[in-house]
Amino acid sequence: MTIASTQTHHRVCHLCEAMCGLIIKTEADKVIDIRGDKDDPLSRGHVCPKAVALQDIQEDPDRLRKPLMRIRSEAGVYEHVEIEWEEALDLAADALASTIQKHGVDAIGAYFGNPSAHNYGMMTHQRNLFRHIRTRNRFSATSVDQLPHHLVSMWLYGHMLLLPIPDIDRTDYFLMLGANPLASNGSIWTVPDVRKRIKDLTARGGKLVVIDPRRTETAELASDHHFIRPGTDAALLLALLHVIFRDKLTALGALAEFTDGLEEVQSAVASLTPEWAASVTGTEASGIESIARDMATAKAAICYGRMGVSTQAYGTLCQWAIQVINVVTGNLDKPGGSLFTRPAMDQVLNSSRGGFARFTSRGRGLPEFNYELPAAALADEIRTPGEGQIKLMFTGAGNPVLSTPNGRAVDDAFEELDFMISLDPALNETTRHADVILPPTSPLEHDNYDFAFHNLAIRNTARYTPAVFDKPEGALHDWEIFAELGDRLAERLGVESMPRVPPHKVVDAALQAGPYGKESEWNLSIENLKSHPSGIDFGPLKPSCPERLQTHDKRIPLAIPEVLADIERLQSDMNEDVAGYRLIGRRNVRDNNSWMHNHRRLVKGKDRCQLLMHPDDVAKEGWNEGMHVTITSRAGSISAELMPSTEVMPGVISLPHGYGHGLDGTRSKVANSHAGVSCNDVTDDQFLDQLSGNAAVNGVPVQLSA
Ligand SMILES: Nc1nc2c(c(=O)[nH]1)N[C@H]1C(S)=C(S)[C@@H](COP(=O)(O)OP(=O)(O)OC[C@H]3O[C@@H](n4cnc5c(=O)[nH]c(N)nc54)[C@H](O)[C@@H]3O)O[C@H]1N2
Ligand SMILES: Nc1nc2c(c(=O)[nH]1)N[C@H]1C(S)=C(S)[C@@H](COP(=O)(O)OP(=O)(O)OC[C@H]3O[C@@H](n4cnc5c(=O)[nH]c(N)nc54)[C@H](O)[C@@H]3O)O[C@H]1N2
Ligand code: SF4
Ligand SMILES: [Mo]
Repeated sequence: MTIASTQTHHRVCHLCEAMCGLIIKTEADKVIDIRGDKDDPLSRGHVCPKAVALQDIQEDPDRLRKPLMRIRSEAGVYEHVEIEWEEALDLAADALASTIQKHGVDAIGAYFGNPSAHNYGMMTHQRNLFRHIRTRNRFSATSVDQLPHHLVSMWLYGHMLLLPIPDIDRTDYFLMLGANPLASNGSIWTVPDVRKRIKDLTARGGKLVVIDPRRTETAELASDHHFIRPGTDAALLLALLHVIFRDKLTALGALAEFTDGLEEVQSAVASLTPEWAASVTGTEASGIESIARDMATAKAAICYGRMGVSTQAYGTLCQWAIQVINVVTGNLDKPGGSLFTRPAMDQVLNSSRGGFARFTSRGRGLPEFNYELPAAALADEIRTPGEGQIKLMFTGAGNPVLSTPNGRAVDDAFEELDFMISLDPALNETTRHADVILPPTSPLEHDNYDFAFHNLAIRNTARYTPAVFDKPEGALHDWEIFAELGDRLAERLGVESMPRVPPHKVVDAALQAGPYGKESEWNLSIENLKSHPSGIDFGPLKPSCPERLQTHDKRIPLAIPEVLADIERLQSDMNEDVAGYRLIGRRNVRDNNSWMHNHRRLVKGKDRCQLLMHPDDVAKEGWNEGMHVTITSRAGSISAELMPSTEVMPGVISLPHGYGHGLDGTRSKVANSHAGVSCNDVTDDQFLDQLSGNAAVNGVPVQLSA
């Protein structure tokens, strides 16, 4: 008998934005231990319960190891059967080429999901394929998520990725709206070990104030929590600005030199008093007054908002108001406020600044952003006949059937396509429609450099993650699948294909040319990072304006006409009576959107897909804990188990997303036995942030029945 020797690997967890450093021990081809890396300068040893899922993903018997092709059995039932790589890639390339030749490139639709941002090969090599397919029908999870942040950053700071990051470790006052980092581990804010950082903030006499229709895990830890009626945050934020201007609390400091539009903003909020905001939001006027004063007078303060204020009817207005509050109180670009990062691979200097409404969707005229249409238009664009109708769909690392509003309509629309290709390791609710599924290697079988989330991190650091296991015989990485498809499509279209430079070489070149590269004392390269397996720390964020601004004149134009016009929409909207219930979402630290329910240790215990409702509402309806309640909206209806809870405010119900497994033709044994229902069967593809086209999956008006 030979005893396998134990190997130790350093790794960055790619599952969420926190980028925790891990130490993984293996024996032969088995993971035997996963724990936090205490030497990681960012995560300092922190991990959440999902870290061990890296082993579960690796070992998941349902994870696809070979391509699948969909066939129709003699009984007329569809099923997926394994085929060889050559056949699968040719099949996909033939379908792409013939669709382009018959109907043009716009007949190809593409949807990219969240894990693509966590896997560098997905980002470096999409172009190998999509340079041949410059379709208008591109979609992604961005428009069910952070689109308003990008739009506002493009308008105010000149680049969609120039996103100010809350400097929690040095702040005195933190106003947080619609975010629950204790469950999410932070978003557009790479902040591992956030619980400890919040505790440190309050221990040094600082304050965290949380605004949320649910008293979340984060609210529990906060100095203050205020309930707010879903979808009304813009009123509160504008009233904060009202008070700041009214009481002459503006203090721009150095920002005054390069900020424009203060007068326009001041007059836009002149009539938006705390009393008005209180009547709209349900938050007390005196509370709004004191938040404004505290925010403006703290030595250093942060105003930050995430999913709850982005994926709602006024997402863009909220994100704009948050930035304006930070600017007029002098808290942008200031230690302890919100600052821009200076990452080793600087995406701000290496990618498009973004663009808006250069064309619109054919069906409902929704605006593009950065050459993507809102995901809420996906089903429409498959179903609306005529020039530019989607005939072939390509999905990569996405599950829009469970993750986009009115997922049921997306599910139905996929069945109407001529052909569908999915780049995904799972046979799930979305990929079950695919004619060909191309499964990439598992995360531990490829290397990674997280170039998206270093842009969003509370410290400037760099880490490279080598593969833990060798690539299995015959398997392909995500980037290789793009390159293979790109080559094959180029050949069929008679055009030149793109050279194949592996992702680590792309990143290496960018690191060497970057701010800590060849020209600096750090001499950063992949080679250099390999000898620092826990990463290199370049230190805390530093003020960098106006140089860092990407606006043409290096100034910040606060008075964005589209946004100021939206204030009028808000005012007339908020005068209408808000009757009925509003649905909001909920994340649990052991979930990750729709795709990690197939791992037993993450789903064990009490069922999490429950409907929270305030006990007074439950009593008013005459209902009881445990019964099933039907939730109905314009889009559809679902039924979920009722759980009375004072966590949510009256008039609000909460259900997590990402459930609704167990559909025919899927292959996820564990997930299917914890199926739950999909809250996106009642979220509405027509309920949007009208300004940006971002989905409003929070604050959805619904009716309830027993
Ligand atoms: N109601 C409601 N809806 C929401 C949200 C909400 O809060 N409420 N949140 C929204 C948000 S923020 C997001 S980001 C979206 C997420 O929605 P999507 O971006 O569509 O992602 P998921 O549903 O998580 O599906 C991820 C898919 O990627 C696959 N995958 C995982 N790793 C890899 C990999 O390395 N390579 C490849 N090729 N595939 C991989 C998985 O198998 C799965 O099929 O959902 C949104 N939808
Ligand atoms: N465990 C886990 N971690 C994750 C994910 C996951 O699915 N599970 N997903 C990852 C992804 S893709 C993302 S984008 C991030 C999201 O990260 P966060 O935004 O921090 O996470 P959420 O839990 O969606 O927080 C949104 C909060 O907004 C509140 N809310 C809803 N409506 C409103 C409203 O109208 N106003 C206000 N003020 N609040 C409202 C909700 O009650 C909720 O507490 O998390 C990431 N991390
Ligand atoms: S918080 Fe959890 S899922 Fe996110 S990076 Fe850290 S260990 Fe991974
Ligand atoms: Mo997200």
